[in-house]
Amino acid sequence: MNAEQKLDVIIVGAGFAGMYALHRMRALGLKTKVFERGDGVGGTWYWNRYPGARCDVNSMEYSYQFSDELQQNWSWSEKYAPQPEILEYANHVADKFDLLRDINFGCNITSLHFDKNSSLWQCTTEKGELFYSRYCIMATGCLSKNNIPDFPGLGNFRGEVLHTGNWPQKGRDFTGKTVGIIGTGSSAIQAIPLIAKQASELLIFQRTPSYSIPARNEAMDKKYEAKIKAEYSTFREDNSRRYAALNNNPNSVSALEVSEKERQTEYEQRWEAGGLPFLASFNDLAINIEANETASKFIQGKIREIVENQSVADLLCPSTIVGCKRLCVDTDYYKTFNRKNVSLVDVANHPIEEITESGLKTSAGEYEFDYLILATGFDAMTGALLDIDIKGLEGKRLKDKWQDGPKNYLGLSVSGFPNLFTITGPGSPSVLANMIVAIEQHVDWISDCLKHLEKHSYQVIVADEAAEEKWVLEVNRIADQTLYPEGCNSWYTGANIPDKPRIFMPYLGFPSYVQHCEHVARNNYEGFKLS
Ligand code: N01
Repeated sequence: MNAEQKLDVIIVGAGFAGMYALHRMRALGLKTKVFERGDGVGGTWYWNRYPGARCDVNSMEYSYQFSDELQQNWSWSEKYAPQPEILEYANHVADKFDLLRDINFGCNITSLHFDKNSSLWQCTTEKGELFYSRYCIMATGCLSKNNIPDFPGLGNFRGEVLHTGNWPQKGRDFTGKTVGIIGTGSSAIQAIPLIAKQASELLIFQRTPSYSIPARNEAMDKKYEAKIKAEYSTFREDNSRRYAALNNNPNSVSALEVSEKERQTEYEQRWEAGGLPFLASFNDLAINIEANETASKFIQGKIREIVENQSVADLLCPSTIVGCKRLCVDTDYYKTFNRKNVSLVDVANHPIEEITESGLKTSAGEYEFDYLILATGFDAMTGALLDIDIKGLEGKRLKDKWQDGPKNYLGLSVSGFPNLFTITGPGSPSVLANMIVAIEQHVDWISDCLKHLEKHSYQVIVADEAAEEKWVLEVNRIADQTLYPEGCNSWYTGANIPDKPRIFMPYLGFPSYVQHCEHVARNNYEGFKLS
């Protein structure tokens, strides 16, 4: 092994997690390289360039807080930042902190194997290069492996097939074209209103309708921006004590404690204000089915008000638990169904049978279009990790270890896989918290942990199997108090991927999670073996 190949830390992924991890590892004086399959930084925001892609978390919150200079000097143009601006921000951070010189772009990692004798990870790239490192940090993202359903005939389609999660860098002009889109989750809901304005005809193939709340996006309120910047650290601190680390204005009363009129007023106000805070309208929407039904009825009422054709409105009305699948946030989604060039096709009752040369065939009919857009989501949370052949102690594969579900400790570490850390892994708040806040908390924890190892000359840290078992039970215990694990086929549970083990993956509750992590670190990394 030559000096180039020998590293202290390998980081996989140059999204927001990998970038910040690189910054922190350098500060520890550790020789670090990031390997990124894309040709630029930004992760999710690098790949998801479909029309209308934007964040559903307020811009003043969806950004790094580790550098006050960074957060004071950057200005967002809109309440909810559009994808190009978030990507510009990622590039700005990469330049400001001189990150690019340690990132290998266009570099896919195919395997990571731990060698017990040297306590080193051996990393192989797709091009056959080899690197060795003491630590591995998996910053592979929660929504980074695209789900491409196994539709018969997909390869026969003569037009272009696009996936929202791998959108062409130059975009596509649909003017005068017919477009078919499969899926009606968050990505489709953002893309559909814009594509409908461009395409001559848009066919939307819906299996399960989603609940969507208007974003009410607008230009950044400069007074609000100045107010937040004047007290940024307090604002951040307050938010990190909230359930999802988001400033979502939670209401502490039950939906069933108030009169019908008060309930409607609360929902109306939240609908007018827009966005994810709708879920915080009452304190029991996630845990009480009757309470949840009141929210469901309210949104159904809105859909029926907006959509003129009532049989289309009926199809668009979900009957599932609100919040069980990720709540969507839109601009003019429901209104788009009043356009003459837009049709909704029910593929729940009439499933897609095959993709044909010119379109697709369901059990009820055939449809033709020039472009096929798959807005079919992701093999979430575990997909990108398991795409890499990861072998730990005794040559045990992560894929085998996780065949019944992603067992790990704190969503940060897996027993049998020493010195390997996952950022926002399953079993951590991740997708059910403000992602950037969750990322920074994880990277800070890992960084403190490595500092501790270096200081005490430990070579290896590995999670205990017993601590891992206990953690998995804890994640499930909390999830089982809610309606989410059983309430729908969501990607939170892996139910969107055939044969994926069904287990509710995120940990619910950011503040209590942070307490767990701090307790573990304070108690000499309780639940880990250090040697
Ligand atoms: O993916 P999804 P997404 N036949 O999994 C359908 C984040 N995000 O990319 O529900 C027919 O939600 C599937 O139908 P069903 C956010 O966390 C955030 O939209 O399985 N249809 C569903 O309608 C989000 O939750 C933002 O019945 C099939 C759709 O495809 C996550 O990313 C923006 C099918 C997939 O929806 C994923 O969102 C965008 C089949 N065989 C995304 N297979 C914001 O910040 C799948 N579908 C705002």
